[in-house]
Amino acid sequence: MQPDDAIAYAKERGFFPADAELESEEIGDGNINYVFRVRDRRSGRSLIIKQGGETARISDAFRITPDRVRIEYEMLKRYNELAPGLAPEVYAYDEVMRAFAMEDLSHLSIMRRALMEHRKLPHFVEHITTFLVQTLFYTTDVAMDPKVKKALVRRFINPDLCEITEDLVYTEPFTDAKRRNDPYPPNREWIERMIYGDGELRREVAKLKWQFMSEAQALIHGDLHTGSIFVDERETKVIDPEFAFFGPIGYDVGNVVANLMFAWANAGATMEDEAARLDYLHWLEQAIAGVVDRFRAKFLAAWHQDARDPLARGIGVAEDYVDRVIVDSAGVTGLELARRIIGLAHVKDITSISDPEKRLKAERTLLRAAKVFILDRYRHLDGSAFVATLKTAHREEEKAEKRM
Ligand code: SR1
Ligand code: MG
Repeated sequence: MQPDDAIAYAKERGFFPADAELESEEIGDGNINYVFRVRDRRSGRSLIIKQGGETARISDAFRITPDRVRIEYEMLKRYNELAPGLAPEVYAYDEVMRAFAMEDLSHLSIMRRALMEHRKLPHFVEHITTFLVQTLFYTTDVAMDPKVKKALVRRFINPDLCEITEDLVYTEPFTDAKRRNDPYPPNREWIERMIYGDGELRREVAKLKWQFMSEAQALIHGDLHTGSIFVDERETKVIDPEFAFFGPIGYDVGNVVANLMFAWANAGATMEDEAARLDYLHWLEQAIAGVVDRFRAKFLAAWHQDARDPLARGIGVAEDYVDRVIVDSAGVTGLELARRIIGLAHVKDITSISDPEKRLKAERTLLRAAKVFILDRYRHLDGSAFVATLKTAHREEEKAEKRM
């Protein structure tokens, strides 16, 4: 659709009264889809129409089934049931047009932008950890009837979108296998030496990749970065679950954590006023630790209240399970940090750092941290360990810089 088609479509589907004066604009800024806001000038009412094409917006080389639109629509409906208030309302799905209509959230901001404006979000940690536990714990075998779960696994098989993640997150940043990587040119040689040249790193990434491909642990969002979250100082709404499938829980938790780290690197590189910078970095560090620690606490509480498998009640079983999830999250934190710097799909937090020296330093700090998150993931068991790795990487990069 083009904006005018979205108007015609909204009229034909009866989303607005006959006398509505509709206007439409394309507002998508992701890598894959085109998204239209349709608004009635008379009443001020608006909604969003999202349609899935056969290729990705970022490149026609990605051929992806439009069935992802059904997956996204069904996921958002589930989110409204499992985590009410933390996702947009959805109105209608159209199988023929591969499109759906949903609530317009334009009173909120995309979280990546809010963080780049250095806004504090006082409820984010509580909201996102509730979202994570409600959508993830309650779709595990611990909490669901295993046969109902298996039927859902079938419904959410998502091979095209999984392939994108397998390539862009797991394989290419560490091998440049398809020559699609796009590192910042002044960092290319450093990346070749420190990342492509590290065999031990590749071995650990391989283990994480097989886990992503084979562990149907819970119904994950699959792309939970800060461009998939709308926020303001009161609300949090998760969007864009088109990558959803049954995969490892740590994939979602690690994505949230890594994307807070991009905001941390951006603030460190761009905030001139020292007091304001330190204050904001401290807020982000608390948010990073808070996501890990509040996730653990809420996951255990949900387990102790609602686990239905008889084996789940054994001493230490819940704690072992959640430890494993946090370790997986550390691994994914490292993967997401690396792939957004080295790979094809970048994040604005980093690419918008205009001072080349500062960008170089931010990238190398995060890549040093990424290696530790992947290689030493087993010792990341609480929020303070995640923050310590980030800060140690920062100090190491400062030392390395001084030696040059
Ligand atoms: C071809 S898609 C590139 C990236 O954009 C999406 O949001 C996912 O993060 C994907 O890896
Ligand atoms: Mg997306």
